Amino acid sequence: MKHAIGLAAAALLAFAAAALGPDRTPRASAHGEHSGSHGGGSAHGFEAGEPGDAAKPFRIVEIVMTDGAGTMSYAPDRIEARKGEQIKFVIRNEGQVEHEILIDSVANNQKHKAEMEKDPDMDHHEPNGARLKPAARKELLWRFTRAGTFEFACLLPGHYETGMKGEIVVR
Ligand SMILES: [Cu+2]
Repeated sequence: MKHAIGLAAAALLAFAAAALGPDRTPRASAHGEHSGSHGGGSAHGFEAGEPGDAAKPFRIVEIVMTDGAGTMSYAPDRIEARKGEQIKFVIRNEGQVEHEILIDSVANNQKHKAEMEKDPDMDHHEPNGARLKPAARKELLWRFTRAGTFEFACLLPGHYETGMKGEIVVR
């Protein structure tokens, strides 16, 4: 299963591959279509902000993952943040199956979801996401650097469609 790391890396390079050909080196320039400034953390081209800095102030937001008969969801499924704010997400999986959370634009999550459908075993190592086995608890520190409406989603096959998504509004 360790080759999954390579698959995840390959997925990260998907945009770069489209723009630059089979180049193994990720480059910020591959995301040149996003002309806005992403600040210092632009190397990965995250839409919703950048990995947080634990030395700076943050707010804690708890998110619980649940599943049951025909339902999969996050609680809460809507979060508001201020532009520039850091949030430490404390995530708990209270469901019966494994879940994940990825914070990104709706468009990026859709692209990512399409990759997951081709590669269900694909693992994520992105700093804007986490995967949790049942009863697991993880923390994710994130800084929202751009105003807009973003999304947190579980891209495991079928989960998003079952309701496993939430909205993050940054003002
Ligand atoms: Cu899920």
